[in-house]
Amino acid sequence: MRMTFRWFGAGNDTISLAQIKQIPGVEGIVWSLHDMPAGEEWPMDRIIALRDEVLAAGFHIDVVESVNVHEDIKLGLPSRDRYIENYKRTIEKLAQVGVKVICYNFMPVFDWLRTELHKEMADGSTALFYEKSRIDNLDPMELVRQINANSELTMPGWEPERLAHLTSLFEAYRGVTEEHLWDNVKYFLDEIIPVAARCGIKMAIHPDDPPWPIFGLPRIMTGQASFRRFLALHDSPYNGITLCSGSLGANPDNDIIAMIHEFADRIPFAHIRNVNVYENGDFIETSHRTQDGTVDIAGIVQAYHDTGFTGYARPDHGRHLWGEVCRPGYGLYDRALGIMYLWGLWDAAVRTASLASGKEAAQ
Ligand code: DNO
Ligand code: MN
Repeated sequence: MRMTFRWFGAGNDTISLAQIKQIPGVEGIVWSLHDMPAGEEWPMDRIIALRDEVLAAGFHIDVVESVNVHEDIKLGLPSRDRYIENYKRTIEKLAQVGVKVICYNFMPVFDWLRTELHKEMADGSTALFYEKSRIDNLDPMELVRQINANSELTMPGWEPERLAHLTSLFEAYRGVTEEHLWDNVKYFLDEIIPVAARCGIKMAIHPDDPPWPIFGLPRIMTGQASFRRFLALHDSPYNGITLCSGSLGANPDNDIIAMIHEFADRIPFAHIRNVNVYENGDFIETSHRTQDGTVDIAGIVQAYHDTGFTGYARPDHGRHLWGEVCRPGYGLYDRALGIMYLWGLWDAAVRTASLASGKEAAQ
C-alpha cells in the first residue's frame, strides 16, 4: 500500500506540503489542475510547475485526481470527439512527467453530493452529511429557481459556474438512460484506453457518490455488478477502478471486501474512509475507525493486505476537528488520524502474516 494525500494546490488549500510531510508514511501527493474546465487540454507549463513544486517538497506525483470528463462525452453529443482528443493529449502530457494513475468519474452533472457540509456531531466536530429524504423529495429545477431568487441559498457542490448551466444541463439529460451512459462510457474508453496503455497510465474510474441515481439523472458506477460490467468493456490493466469505500459504503448492500477480492488486479487506487448509514438512508462521514461507522475499514485493509495490494491509497473525506477551517471534508487533522489508523491496521496485518508464516516454517 503506497500512501498518498490529496492536495488542492498552493493558494487553493489551507494545508501546506510541509504539514503533509509530517504525516508518517505519505509518499505522494494526489493532485490536479483544479481550475481547468472539463474538456480542455492541460497546459504543459502548468503541469511542470506543479510537478516541480511537489517534487521539491519530497513527494511523488504519480496520481492525478481528477481529469474531469466533459458533459458532452457523458451525453454522447457529436462535440464529444473534440473533448476526447483533448483528454488524450492531457494523458500524454501527464505521462511525460511520470504520472502513473488518473482518477476520474462518469457522474452526470454532479460529483459527490451532500445536503450539509458542517453537520455537528455529538463530540462537537462537524462532518459532511446526506439527508436522503431531502434529496429524494427535491425538484432540482425548483431549487434552481429558489437559488436564483435568493443567492444565500445553495447546495454543496452547486458552484456558481455549474449553477448557471444547471437548467440547460438538466434539459440535456432528459431521456438519457443508464444504457445510454453505458454506451457513452464505452465510446470514451475505446478512445482513451489505447492511449493510456501506450503511455503506461492506469485509468481508474471513481464510483458514483452516492451510488444511486439522483434527481432523475442516471448513475452507473454503483456497485459490484456495475464494476464487473465496466471492467469487461476493456479487459486491460489500464482500465481500472478507484475503489472508494466511503462512496460505495453509502449503500449497505455493497460488499466492499468481496469487491477487493474480485477486482484485486484492477484497483490501482484505493480511497479508504468510513460512513455511518442510518436506517432511513441518511449517512454521515465519520472518523475512519471501523467502530465509528457502518463500513468495515479493518476488514477492508485486511482484504487489501491479503490480495497483495501494491497500489496507491489515500484517506478520503474526513471530519472537521479542533476548530480547523478547511475545504469541506479535506482538513488536515482527521485525514492524518485516518492515515495512522490505516497504517495501524496494515502493519498489524503484515506482522500477523509474518508470524504465521514463521510458525509454518518451524513446523
Ligand atoms: C469522493 C471523492 C470524490 C472524487 C471524485 C473523483 O469520495 O473522492 O469527490 O474526488 O469523484 O473524480
Ligand atoms: Mn472517494
